[in-house]
Amino acid sequence: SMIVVTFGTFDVLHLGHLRILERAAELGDRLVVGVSSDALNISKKGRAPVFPEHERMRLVGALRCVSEVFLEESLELKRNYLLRYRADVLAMGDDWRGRFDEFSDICRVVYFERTPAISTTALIEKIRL
Ligand code: C2G
Repeated sequence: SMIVVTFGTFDVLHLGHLRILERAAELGDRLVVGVSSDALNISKKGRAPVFPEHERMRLVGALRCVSEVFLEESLELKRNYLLRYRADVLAMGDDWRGRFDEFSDICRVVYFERTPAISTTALIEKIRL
């Protein structure tokens, strides 16, 4: 059976997140999601997510299209994660286009268009106002 893997923070879960997960799940039989850790976000984006990692994992894992979640603790471990979860396909949003082509030797790499006009940053701003 075909295994699809994707990665992301999925903070303040929104329709853009759901849509990419649904499209990724369509590519195979099982969708496995690497949810970026709080520490990874602090080091890469300079701020902690609104929702802590265990809550983000619970929310993503509860979606019908998601079979399994794990904690993504380092961007440098992508190849290890893909091998560990036996990925046939790596699916990512096109904000990452080209950045994961190096994994084409172990799985098919697919980029999906982002859903326009929705983002965690925009939601945080809207709530703040
Ligand atoms: N996404 C989308 N449309 C939006 C917003 C997000 O399709 N309007 C997609 C992104 O392209 C990504 C996924 O939803 O594929 C998760 O987005 P983020 O939580 O912003 O993930 P990010 O912090 O970019 O992931 O290894 C990657 C890291 O985990 C970082």
